[in-house]
Amino acid sequence: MLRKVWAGTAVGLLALSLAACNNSDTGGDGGDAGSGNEPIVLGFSQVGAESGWRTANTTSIKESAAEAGIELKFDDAQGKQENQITAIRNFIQQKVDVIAFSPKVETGFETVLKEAKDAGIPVILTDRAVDTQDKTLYKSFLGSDFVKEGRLSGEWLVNEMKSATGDVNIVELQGTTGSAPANDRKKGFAEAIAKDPKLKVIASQSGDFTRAGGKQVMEQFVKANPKIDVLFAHNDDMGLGALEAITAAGKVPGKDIKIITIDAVKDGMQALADGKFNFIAECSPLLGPQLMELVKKVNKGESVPARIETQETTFTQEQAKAALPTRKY
Ligand code: GYE
Repeated sequence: MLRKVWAGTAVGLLALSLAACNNSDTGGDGGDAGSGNEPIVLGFSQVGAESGWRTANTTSIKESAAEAGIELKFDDAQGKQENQITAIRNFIQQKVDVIAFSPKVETGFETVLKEAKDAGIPVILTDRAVDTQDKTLYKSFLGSDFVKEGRLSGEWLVNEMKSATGDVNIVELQGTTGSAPANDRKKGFAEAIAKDPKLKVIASQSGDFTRAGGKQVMEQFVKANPKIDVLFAHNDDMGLGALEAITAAGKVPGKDIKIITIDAVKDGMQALADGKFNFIAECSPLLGPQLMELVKKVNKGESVPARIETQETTFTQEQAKAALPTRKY
């Protein structure tokens, strides 16, 4: 219709606008996507809703897609890798323009990533990485340095315990088994505390990044180990669940047992400000805006950095008190 109106009067203008459409399509495979006529279609496979971090991450992705004018097909895998694989296959069938996902675990995605590549659909990893030989199976990985988060947690503890005498018994609540954040946080923490031989991890088990998991595993830890000095939890939610187990065992969290966690979501920051936690290494869930920028670029066929790292900080109890009033998630 529009073209007919323009035909007689503004042929030059029309030619220009068509040329612009063609340009923005080069390298993409999604027809008119990004041309201004049709929105880019993004298929996003989320891990689930296991934690406060995840909820904030989902909100960030949905809001940013709407703001960027990107049509989002969102799938919640409810904590199951097989659901993520099915969702990605569905996105391929639907011929979305770009696929992004937060892989539950590091292994087992190679085949479906190959299928996306063969279909010419670019993939962006967000939050968690995969462990594939072939690095051309995805365009970029946007997320945190989990090893660093573990290391910063361990370094804080080394300093905190520098004048302590005797063994410092640490229990560790790991995240989801096989996930990048669980593997990497464990590694970074172990590296940092290796500097002081009196710091000993006496028990380490997965609480699956959930409050219920944290509570349950901490109950076992306190039953089996009469002397626990420190809890290192791979996320706030497991630390919050563990608080109940610690209190039920007649111990004072933050004092009898020092607690270090990762994420810095609001509930975690509140526990830190209240003196129940002692230290949090931040992990930002607000990946939406950067993801949408990446989506636009890969859709145009532009090259993007293979790795984009999220900027993060750490919090002590005093810093949590100061940050809490303006904390958004
Ligand atoms: O730390 C945890 C969530 O992958 C970084 O997953 C994310 C982690 C986050 O369940 O709370």
